[in-house]
Amino acid sequence: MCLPSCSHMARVFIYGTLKKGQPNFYRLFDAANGKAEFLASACTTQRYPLVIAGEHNIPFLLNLPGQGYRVHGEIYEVDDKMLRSLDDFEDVPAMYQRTRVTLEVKEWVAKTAAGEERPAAGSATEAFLYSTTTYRPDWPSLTRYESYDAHGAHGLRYTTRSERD
Ligand code: PCA
Repeated sequence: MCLPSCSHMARVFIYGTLKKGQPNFYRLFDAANGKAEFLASACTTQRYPLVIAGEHNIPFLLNLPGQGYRVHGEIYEVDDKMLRSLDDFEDVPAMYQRTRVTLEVKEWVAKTAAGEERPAAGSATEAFLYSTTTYRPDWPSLTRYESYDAHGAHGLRYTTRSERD
């Protein structure tokens, strides 16, 4: 049984605009959305096509394992409230679907806020991620990226939510 102070935590693998240094990172640390804690840098065990698509240049990891690259990103531990905020922001299940993925950890933080030690680099772990199976037919043939950067050499400028009509 859980005490009132104990909320359920989940791990989410972030590969797009929510990463550190990217346009939506602030959402993870807006207390109004819930709580998030950085755990590790990681990459997917399988290859997936990570493309930049649509008129707003949104990054999408297409749920097509075996194609593209092993995608790089960051694992965060989030509380229920943050998970719901992220689902809402990512427009689950219409735009993205939240699925489970296996990851290879590159580097864990030494200790979490709770003081737990973390496994060594190279170990496998699971987390949720926002991928999509509801993509347009031409998206699998778009350029694939190993690591998303909104400000990358591709020049595809991401349109933020507030900039859209
Ligand atoms: N936000 C989620 C999915 C793609 C995006 O831009 C993320 O950063 O992982």
